[in-house]
Amino acid sequence: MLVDTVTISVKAGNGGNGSVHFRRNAQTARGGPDGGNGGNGGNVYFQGIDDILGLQEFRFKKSLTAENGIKGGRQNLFGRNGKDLVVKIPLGTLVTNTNTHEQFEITETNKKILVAKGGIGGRGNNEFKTATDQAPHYAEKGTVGEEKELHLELRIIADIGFIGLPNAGKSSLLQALTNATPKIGNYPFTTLEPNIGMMGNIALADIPGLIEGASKGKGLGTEFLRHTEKTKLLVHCIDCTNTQSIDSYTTIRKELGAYSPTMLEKPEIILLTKTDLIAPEEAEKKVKDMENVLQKKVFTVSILDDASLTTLHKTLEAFISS
Ligand SMILES: Nc1nc2c(ncn2[C@@H]2O[C@H](COP(=O)(O)OP(=O)(O)OP(=O)(O)O)[C@@H](O)[C@H]2O)c(=O)[nH]1
Ligand SMILES: [Mg+2]
Repeated sequence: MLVDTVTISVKAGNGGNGSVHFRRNAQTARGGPDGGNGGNGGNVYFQGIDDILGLQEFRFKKSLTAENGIKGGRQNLFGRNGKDLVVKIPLGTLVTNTNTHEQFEITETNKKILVAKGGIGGRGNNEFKTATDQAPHYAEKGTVGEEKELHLELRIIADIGFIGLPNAGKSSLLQALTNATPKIGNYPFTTLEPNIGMMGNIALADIPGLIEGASKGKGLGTEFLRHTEKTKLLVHCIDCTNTQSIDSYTTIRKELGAYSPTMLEKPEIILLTKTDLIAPEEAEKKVKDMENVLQKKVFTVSILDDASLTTLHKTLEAFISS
């Protein structure tokens, strides 16, 4: 389970001020008050959206503001109401007011939840006319729109997890199959924190590399495996240029089992990666040898071979929808 969190501030629009104005035209030199009312400020609403990556845009846009109401005009002209702001928030996001600690969860896509109420427009001087004061020289100010700091937390459960030794090409695959842009490097332990990406509506998680002894804290340890505990499928990535592929496979399985025996019961796909780096016949032989020893089907992929990526995409999709 990956946790995506962000703190944002929302500000509803202020109410527009009422206007102080008196009728003046060719016929009326000293007319009565005609200052109009200000418009209401726009409200801020949250609305659910089915996109687990939806919080990411708030990395750059942390403050959200609805439009202010327009101030009243002459000739009793009402100011326009400020436009409401409807913010799309991923389903399953827990929203906490950092000040009051009030909480609610986003559970529906067709309901707008009011999170900050717009200010009320002030009344123009026309509305303050009384029997004793026919020419009020004052109007109401619009009230200030609500402003809140909100903490948003989304717990993402990945459907599929990529595991394997460092440098096996896990992040490259995530990048090739999804919209994610993980860091990729020709050295071990490029990935320090799990990455997540969407392949259609399937969430893929790329986690740091595992090495022998990881369950005892070697390398980056195994703590991040908790992000794959709830996945429906593990994709075990093995670099095809690795001459010890069977050993690597059993090493990783040992570490998975040491982390939690249930990890070994999870369905898995064995995937030989980077097949463009060896001759096709060699890749074929490698697949056969591994299948013989492991008694499991072995898949192949290269990020430079679109057809292999399409096949992998379909295989993963079929698995999740079955
Ligand atoms: N030729 C070729 N190179 C690849 C392929 N996939 C990955 N690579 C390269 O292999 C290196 C490691 O790739 P990463 O995707 O960072 O590997 P990783 O498994 O995420 O590595 P860690 O995060 O360290 O565990 C990079 O230099 C990639 O460019 C492939 O299909 N073909
Ligand atoms: Mg990586």
